[in-house]
Amino acid sequence: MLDNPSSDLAAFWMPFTANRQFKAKPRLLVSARDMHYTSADGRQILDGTAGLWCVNAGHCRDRITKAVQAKVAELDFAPTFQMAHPDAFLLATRLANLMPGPLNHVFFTNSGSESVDTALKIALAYHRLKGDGARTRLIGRERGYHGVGFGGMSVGGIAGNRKHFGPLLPGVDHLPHTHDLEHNAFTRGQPAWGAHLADALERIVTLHDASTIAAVIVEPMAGSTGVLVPPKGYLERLRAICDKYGILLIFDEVICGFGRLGIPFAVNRFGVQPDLVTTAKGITNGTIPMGAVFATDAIHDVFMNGPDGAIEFLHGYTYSGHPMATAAGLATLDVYAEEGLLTRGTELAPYWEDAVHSLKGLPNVIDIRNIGLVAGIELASRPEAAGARAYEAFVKCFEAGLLIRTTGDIIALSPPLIAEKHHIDTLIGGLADVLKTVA
Ligand code: PXG
Repeated sequence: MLDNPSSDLAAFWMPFTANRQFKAKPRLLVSARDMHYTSADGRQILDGTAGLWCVNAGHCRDRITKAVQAKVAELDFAPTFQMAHPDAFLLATRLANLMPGPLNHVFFTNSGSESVDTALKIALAYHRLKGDGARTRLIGRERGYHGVGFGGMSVGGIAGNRKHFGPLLPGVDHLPHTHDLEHNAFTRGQPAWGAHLADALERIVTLHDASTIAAVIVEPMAGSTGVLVPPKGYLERLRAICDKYGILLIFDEVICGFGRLGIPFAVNRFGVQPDLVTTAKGITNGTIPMGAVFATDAIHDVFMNGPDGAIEFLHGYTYSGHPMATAAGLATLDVYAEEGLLTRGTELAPYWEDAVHSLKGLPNVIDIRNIGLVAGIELASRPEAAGARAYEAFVKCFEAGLLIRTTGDIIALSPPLIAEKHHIDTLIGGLADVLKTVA
């Protein structure tokens, strides 16, 4: 395998990767089981990131593997346009039962990016069907990540992901992010400071007028830009302002959903009821690509009013509710339920919190934050070399048999929810050793 790496590595244009740097010194994974990957050079790598925040039940779980294997031999593909297969209804029903409140309708996609674009389209179409078609503005947040479609990029708040791609969607505005080390450094759980940052939505409403605004989209806990835990009261305030002005509130739970915060969804964790929820990743334990958008009865019912025989929402993907994905999704929900994984993060949280905060005082560590089974460890950046310090830590961790994730100079940890205390000890102990060597 890959005898001549320089030519064999050329064709795959890798996503979100420094291709030339990687291909000069590749890191290859060849198999995985439970908490570990095996690298091409035969080493065990402890997975501190659940793949890319998706393998919540651990790797290569037999039940999920077998369900997918059986389904691929039985029903390789079935359209879900004007026909369907039973598992799609079964999975949608089970998901709707898992999600609290009136979010009872599920639209299937194949990724988080597609879920976000789908939710934004539902929001726009909903207002138009209600005769409120001037509500076209979408409000995101600085440091938000909502995938890489034009919708998600537009409401997203990461300059590097936006600046090369032109003007993006028109009529988008952004709330300020909630990251503030001066007030909140080394907070355990939700910071006490920052609820007032939601009031920026009032100013956006004053600027544009509520009658032009369709929806606000936020990650309840922002994952990709470095684990930004919402300040106490912040999401409640966003909800109240949206209610006041008839603006839909979308929670992007692509990372938060399926137990990452110690409870099935951020909707449960923060007790704030959004109008739409986007998910992906953990919905199939990362085994088969899938996403899902949850809509309330109130939104769904507005669509179900047209003439008989009319297609109510002209949107969908060839692979919406693909049989492999629904099989993986059903088996994943079984594993989550049988092993109590969607609340296991709550059991482990105190141990996890103490473990990650034990890194305080190590060289260059300027903040540590955590919630559920997630932690962000922020390092001071080297002058003129943002991201270089954390990247060095990432490479050294990989060499030491630990998979961590970095964004800029922030390390994000999110192990599979099957983690045992000794895995946490190995991960945090190994990271501490590495941080001591990263100047
Ligand atoms: N919304 C959120 C909140 C996400 O975190 C997406 C949408 C897009 O999902 P897809 O499936 O289209 O990639 C995401 C994806 C990281 C990392 O290292 C995070 C994501 C993807 C890859 C890496 O933080 N989040």
